[in-house]
Amino acid sequence: MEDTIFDKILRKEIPADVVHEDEHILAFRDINPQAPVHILVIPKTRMVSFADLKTQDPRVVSDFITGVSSLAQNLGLETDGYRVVFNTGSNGGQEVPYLHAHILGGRRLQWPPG
Ligand code: DGP
Repeated sequence: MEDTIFDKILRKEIPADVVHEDEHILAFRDINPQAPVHILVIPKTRMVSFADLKTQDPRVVSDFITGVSSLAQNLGLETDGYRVVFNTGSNGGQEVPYLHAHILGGRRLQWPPG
């Protein structure tokens, strides 16, 4: 797998504004935020994209998704709501080939996306 900017952030080789880390996930602020709250969450189990989740141990999937959900709660986003996005592959607009969830909140988001 390609070594990406997120691999480097996970290894602490480049800085990031980390908001949460545990044994399963790392979460940090997006460098180009699209909402008042814009967090990226990566699993510590390396995967390229959302498409890889179906072949993972269910515990890995559960730890990642539960981590995203718990983080959104801890960020105070449950009251007004938020969005979780997995850009996947080229048509999905994925730029970094390391699975990541975008958590977006803090304003009313538009739908549909562009
Ligand atoms: P995606 O298109 O889903 O692959 O989104 C990648 C996101 O990663 C994009 O919103 C910008 C963000 N990003 C890219 N490079 C960096 C970086 O070096 N640091 C941080 N914090 N975010 C980055």
